[in-house]
Amino acid sequence: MVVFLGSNLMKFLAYCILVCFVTVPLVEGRVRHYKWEVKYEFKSPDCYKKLAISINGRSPGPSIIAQQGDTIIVEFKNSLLTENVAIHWHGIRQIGTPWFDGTEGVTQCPVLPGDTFVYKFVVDRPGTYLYHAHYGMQREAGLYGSIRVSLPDGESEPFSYDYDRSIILSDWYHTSTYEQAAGLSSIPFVWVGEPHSILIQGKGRFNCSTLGIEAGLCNTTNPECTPYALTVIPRKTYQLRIGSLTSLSALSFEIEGHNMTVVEADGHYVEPFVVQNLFIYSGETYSVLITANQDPSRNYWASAKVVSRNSNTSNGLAIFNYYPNHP
Ligand SMILES: [Cu+2]
Repeated sequence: MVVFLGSNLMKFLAYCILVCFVTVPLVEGRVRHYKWEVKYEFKSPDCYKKLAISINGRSPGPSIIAQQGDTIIVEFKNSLLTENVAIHWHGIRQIGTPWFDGTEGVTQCPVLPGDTFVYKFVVDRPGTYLYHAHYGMQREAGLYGSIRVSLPDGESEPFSYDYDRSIILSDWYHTSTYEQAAGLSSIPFVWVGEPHSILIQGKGRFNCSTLGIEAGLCNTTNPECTPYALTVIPRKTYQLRIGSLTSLSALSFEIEGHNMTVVEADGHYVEPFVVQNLFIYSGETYSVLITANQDPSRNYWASAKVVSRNSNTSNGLAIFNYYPNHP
């Protein structure tokens, strides 16, 4: 009897040791805790005032910045009053945590108004990822953001740069997402048409003078729609992570006078190649290297414009801003 117990105990211990070695990740990551509140607010991302969904008052929401192997905890409160929410972590594999993928109706029940939900998952691969709402048309209403996963301390990518930055491209409609959803599911079908503006990091510029009766909602002097400025130090190299979460538009992104070297696509390193403009489709991410090697006494436009469609959508513009008087 004692012998029998002893051999079972040995087997049990061996099993424990095996399980421990298999399941404990090789890289001991940190825990990154985020506390978010999701709500509707009037915003003027392209100078036209409209309801948008924000996280902690912002759209795009806060960036998640982590290192490979870290555990991300997002505790979020749904303060939308009448709508459910779920948030999908786009490109994150959710190994061992499929229930935190955030696809409403597939991997979880939606989070009800007033409720708080906690997502907890490990970012197991370095790269550029996104997050966005996965309920109704809330992504189009502004509920999205970026996820940047860098390598653990002491490891470096197969390319070099001085600073790391992220931007998200999106398209923006002035019509409400409710009106769009009703039209798309009506008989006869009502098409949403072309977006009014392209946004770079949540900012665009609509030509208010083209509006009739709604002109009062549009104000180009509103500081909310001043273009996003990416400030750079002369001669430094920037890794710029670019993601697109458009609803309809395929985009071409470029920075006046600067080449971009593509080094990563959708979380995978690529053989570096140089481009003047980057074609990017919804759901894609790219990392490019840009060296601030032009005349530092002026600034340069970054632009995102619609390709492959006949549209009169206002281009997205941002400023590639040389740090003033930097030696
Ligand atoms: Cu997605």
